[in-house]
Amino acid sequence: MTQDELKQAVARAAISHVVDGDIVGVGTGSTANFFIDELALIKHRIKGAVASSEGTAERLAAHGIEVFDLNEVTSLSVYIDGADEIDATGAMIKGGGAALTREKIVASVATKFVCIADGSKLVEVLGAFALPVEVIPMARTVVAQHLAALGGTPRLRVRDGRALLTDNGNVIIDVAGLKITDPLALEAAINAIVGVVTVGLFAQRGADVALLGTADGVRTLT
Ligand code: ABF
Repeated sequence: MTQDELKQAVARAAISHVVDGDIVGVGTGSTANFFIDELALIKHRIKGAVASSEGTAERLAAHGIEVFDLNEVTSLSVYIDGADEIDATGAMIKGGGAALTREKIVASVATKFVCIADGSKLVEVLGAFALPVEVIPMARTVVAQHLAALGGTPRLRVRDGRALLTDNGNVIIDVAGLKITDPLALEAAINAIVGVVTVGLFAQRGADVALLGTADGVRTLT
């Protein structure tokens, strides 16, 4: 199976977690895009969706799925999204797609977080994927110093020769070289740095269910 076929398989499997009549929290990235395409097939069964990025909102709308502002919604039964890495406890690194802040906000409202990913994302220790941190632009140098003091190698994310800006107008610092043996503690430590908007470690609110695509089928971790 190709990686895209594995992503499609988990996206399809995630539909069983969607609650009829509800608004669904929807993530960002290529696996989430496959999920949106599957969701479109059952759109008559749901009320609509809350999106974690402008890109996701556009894709949902293009499928005729109503997109709600999170401020109009008091609870979500489920949030479904991909990850860059996930460990056996459900802690994740996210933010490779630069949507980490809105992803974390929407996930915080959901009763259940379902992570969908191809099996290669499952790791023993998080950190081989550089940890994304969304930062207020004026604080990028001082925040980078703090991140280096935590043992990582920070690098400003650049696209087309200039600092990439998130949907929120902030920059991303990717921190390489971390071996994250205590995700909860590192999430709290990085959140405490002044100038940090969001760290792409999702440990405090990790995945409740992970659907991982493998050659032998969809593997479920709970
Ligand atoms: C989002 O998309 C992110 O948090 C993560 O960075 C990325 C995973 O992308 P893909 O599904 O394309 O591998 O969920």
